[in-house]
Amino acid sequence: MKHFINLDDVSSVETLVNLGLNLKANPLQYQSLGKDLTIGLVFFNSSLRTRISTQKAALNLGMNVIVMNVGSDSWQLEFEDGVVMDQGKAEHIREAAAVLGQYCDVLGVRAFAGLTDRDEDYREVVLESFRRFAGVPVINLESATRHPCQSLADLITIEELKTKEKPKVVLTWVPHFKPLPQAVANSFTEWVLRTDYDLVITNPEGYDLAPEIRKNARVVHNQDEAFAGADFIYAKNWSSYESYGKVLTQDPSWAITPEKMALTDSGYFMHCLPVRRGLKVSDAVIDGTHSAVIQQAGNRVWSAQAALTRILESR
Ligand code: AN0
Ligand code: CP
Repeated sequence: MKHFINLDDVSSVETLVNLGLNLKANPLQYQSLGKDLTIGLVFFNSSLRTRISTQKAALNLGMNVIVMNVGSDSWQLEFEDGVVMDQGKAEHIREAAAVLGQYCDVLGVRAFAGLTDRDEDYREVVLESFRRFAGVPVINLESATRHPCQSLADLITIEELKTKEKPKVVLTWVPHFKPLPQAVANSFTEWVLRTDYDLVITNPEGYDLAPEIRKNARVVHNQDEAFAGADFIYAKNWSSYESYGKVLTQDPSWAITPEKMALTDSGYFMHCLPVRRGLKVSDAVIDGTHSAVIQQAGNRVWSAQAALTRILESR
C-alpha cells in the first residue's frame, strides 16, 4: 500500500481488518519493521484518539514519532496555486509538504472540512497536496471528506462483537448545534459497503450523504423503522451535504436513548468519539453493557498499525 488516504488505496478490506485483529493479539510482532524510520503527524485540527493511537501504533513498529500542530507551531499555509502571497499565509504547501518529506519517512495529516465550499472540500485539497508534494507515503488522519483510520477501527470492532454472519448495521444521524463534517459518516458508509453486512442509513430529510458515497445503500428517514432488529447502532452527527455545511434541524428526538435501543436486537451502541453526553446519547446508553465506544477507541491503535504496517512493507 503506497498511501492510506481513502478506500481506493485498499485492495482488500477483509485482509486489513484481519491484520488489525492479528496485531491486537500480538502487538509487537513487527517491532523492527519501522526501526530507524520516522513518522511525522501533522495536525491542522484538535485530536485525542488519532493523535495518541497513531503514535502508539508507530512505537509498536519501532518508529520514531514527531508531532506538529499547524498554525500554532508552524507557519500558516497557502494551498492555492498562482497567488501573490501578500496576506497572512507565510508558506506554500508545495514547499511545506516537500520539506516535511525530507525529515519524515511517512506523514500523517489531519485537516477537517471547511464546510463552506463543497467543491473545495470534496476535492480534498489538503490531503491531495500532501500526496502530490511530500514525496513520502501519506496517512489520512481525517480529511475534509474521509476518516479511514476510524472506519477500519469500526470494522475491527464489529468483527469482534458480531454474533451473526450478516449483522444489521445502522448509521444514524444524531443532533448537534454546530456544523460537523461528513467525513466519519462518509467513510463508515463506504467501508461497510465493502463488507457483506446489511447497512441502513437513517437521517432527517436534507441530510442524505453525497450520492457517490451512499451509492445504493438503503436510506430511511424514519429512525424507529431503521432501528428495528439492528445489531449495531453507529451514531454520528453531520451537517447537510445538500445545503452544504448547514444545520437544518437539532431535533432532540433523534438522540440515542434506552427506548430507541430497545427497538434493536440487543444492539451495540457505537460512536467515534468525542461525543456530547445528553445531547446525542443518554448516559444510560453510553454507560450501558452494550456500549462499544471504549473498545472502538482502543481499536484505533490496531487500525493505524495495520495501515502503517502495509505502508512500511511496500516502501
Ligand atoms: C469531528 C468530526 O465530526 O469530524 C471529529 C470526529 C472524529 N468531531 C467534532 O468536531 C466534534
Ligand atoms: N475519533 C477520533 O478521530 O477522535 P479524535 O478527534 O480525538 O482523534
